[in-house]
Amino acid sequence: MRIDIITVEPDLLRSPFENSMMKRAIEKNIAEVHLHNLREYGFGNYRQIDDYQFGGGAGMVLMIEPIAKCIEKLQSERDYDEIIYMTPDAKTLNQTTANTLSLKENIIILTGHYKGVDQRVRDKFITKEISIGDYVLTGGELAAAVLCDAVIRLIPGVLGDETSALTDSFQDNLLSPPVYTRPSEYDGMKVPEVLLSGNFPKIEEWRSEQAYERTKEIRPDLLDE
Ligand code: 6GU
Repeated sequence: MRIDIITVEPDLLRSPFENSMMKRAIEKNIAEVHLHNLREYGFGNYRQIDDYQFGGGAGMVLMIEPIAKCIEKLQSERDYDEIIYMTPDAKTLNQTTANTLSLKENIIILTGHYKGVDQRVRDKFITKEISIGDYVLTGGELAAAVLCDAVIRLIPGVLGDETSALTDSFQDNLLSPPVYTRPSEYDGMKVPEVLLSGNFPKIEEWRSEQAYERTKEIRPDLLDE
């Protein structure tokens, strides 16, 4: 999978791809991530990329031409399956969306800043809009990193069997059950007996029950879906 990210703050986005799971996916040539500095496509000596909004109001808006120049350059080089815009005024990212995107070949992610992008960018180029939750971030960069992590870890070969994404919270719309490791007793707090029993059908049953109970308690909305 190839991901091209168009951003005003490329430096803010570098470290997630230079560490941990995403670094390994890139080293194994399973994923390719390219950062594009929107400023390089700006107008004039100042490389202008934003302007005041028509109709007045606080906050700058990213202009269509620099974004169009960047997207059209990329499109001239290969076909893209999705052109995604990260914005808080969109449907919230969930595991189903991450699963679907993990099957794509080439995607572009555009990250907004300031008051966002000219609506015509969205109308002309964007095929999918994604928010990562009901709160506002300064820009879409960190949201793009979140999306990439959620998607890349699902690509076959990125995670080993021992960390398989199939047992994650949300893969079955349930939260994960509690986990324990050594010591089996700490400050009088004991690990549940069943986990030490070696009875694997019983352990699986306990984990399922715990997952269900946790979900009912913390995220009952997931059980309705
Ligand atoms: Cl994708 N962008 C921004 N700026 N804020 C957000 C978001 C995205 N998702 C949640 N909040």
